[in-house]
Amino acid sequence: MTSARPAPPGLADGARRVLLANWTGSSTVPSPGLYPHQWSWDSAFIAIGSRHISPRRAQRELETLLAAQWSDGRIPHIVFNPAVPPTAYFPGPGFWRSTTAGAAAGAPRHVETSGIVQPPVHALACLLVHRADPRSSARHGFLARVHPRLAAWHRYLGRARDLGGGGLVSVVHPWEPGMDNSPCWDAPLARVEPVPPGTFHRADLDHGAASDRPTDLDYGRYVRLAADYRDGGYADYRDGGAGSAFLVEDPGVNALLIASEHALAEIAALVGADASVHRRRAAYLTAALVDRLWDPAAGLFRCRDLRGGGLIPELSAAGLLPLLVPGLPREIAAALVRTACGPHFGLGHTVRLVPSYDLRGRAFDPARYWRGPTWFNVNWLLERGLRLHGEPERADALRAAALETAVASGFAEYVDPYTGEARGTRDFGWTAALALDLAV
Ligand code: 9YW
Repeated sequence: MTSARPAPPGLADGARRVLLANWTGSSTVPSPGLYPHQWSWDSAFIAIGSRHISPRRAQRELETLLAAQWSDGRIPHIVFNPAVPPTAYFPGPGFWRSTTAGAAAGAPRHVETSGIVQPPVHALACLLVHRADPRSSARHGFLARVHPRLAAWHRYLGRARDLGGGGLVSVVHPWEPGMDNSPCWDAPLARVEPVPPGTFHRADLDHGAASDRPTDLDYGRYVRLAADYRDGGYADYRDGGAGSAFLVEDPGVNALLIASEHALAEIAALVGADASVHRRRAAYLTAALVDRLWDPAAGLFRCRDLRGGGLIPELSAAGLLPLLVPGLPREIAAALVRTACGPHFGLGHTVRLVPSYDLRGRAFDPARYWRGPTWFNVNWLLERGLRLHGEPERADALRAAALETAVASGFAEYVDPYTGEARGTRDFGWTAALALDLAV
């Protein structure tokens, strides 16, 4: 049950306006200027909001993304819109070259995509979209169509990406966990040789302040990792690939996979398929998450650097996201709430929304992207987690703060955690969508 407190004036109209303006006819861009294509986890969050405007449109959003799935099961992190000029975003289709470089890994021929992935929030999104209008969903066969694709996606992650051998999914690029320049990646990225400066042009700086964005050195390393993966035909190590210089187990990615396995079990039951396999996977992954990434002394989950660094000594909001996992041991859920509300994340006393990174951390920066600012998707996930684990008052307070901040910031991409000042781009897709979802 969400709080009965009404949403701030202008929220629903404003969110609808953003979602309409960013809609292309088959999917929604995160931001027409900065991110003019379809992004994987953005689309999942956007569908969760746009289901309140049009369940059909939300279904279409997700099915457009799933139509770009590779035959090995991966859902690419970007689906490129051919109508957008190639120079509008870097790295664009000419860099990833999925239809040629990704052919052996099963990239589709009809569309250009990137070759890396993003967090698997899709099954959860499909279930929530179905629930918005089960009759329309059934009439159009929505779940029956998405079910095999979601199952193949989760199989890809389990088969090709369990690179630590302990059951969890690994990421091979800092763009994959969706928190590009998190301080967690500083040590693992330091081992990556950046491509020389001047060998690429950053289109993002045409739309965002350099002080709000990752640095050129970060980008040099992102490009190196992506180019190496591409040049190996996007083969994962288990499929004969060389293995990435960057290899990390991230608690956020794995928590979202577990939540999505639970959702997929419900979807399977609704379409008459085997649900038990997904329940077993969820239980197995939950045990592996606790076993491999839980740090009882810190009271949060950590990232594991599989290239030799062990558990990474940074406190990131990704380490709080397992609060979303049904079936998390009760004492761990309670410890996560204490950590969120303690001095490092400050929820409910120094700040009203959870920052992306430790307020007291050595690398904390209230303006720079995933190194401190507050993001709305993280807070939407934590709001669910707080409700799930019996913290309705804290969830209500977080909800109210998210709604007010979303409107006051012009649906900003992210905000300063202390002042709520808008950062990054405005009219951002998932900010509008998730605020709308919290409002209704
Ligand atoms: C990039 C689109 C994406 C998000 C990521 C965020 C950023 C940069 O923008 O990635 O160029 O892909 O970090 O989470 O999906 O909004």
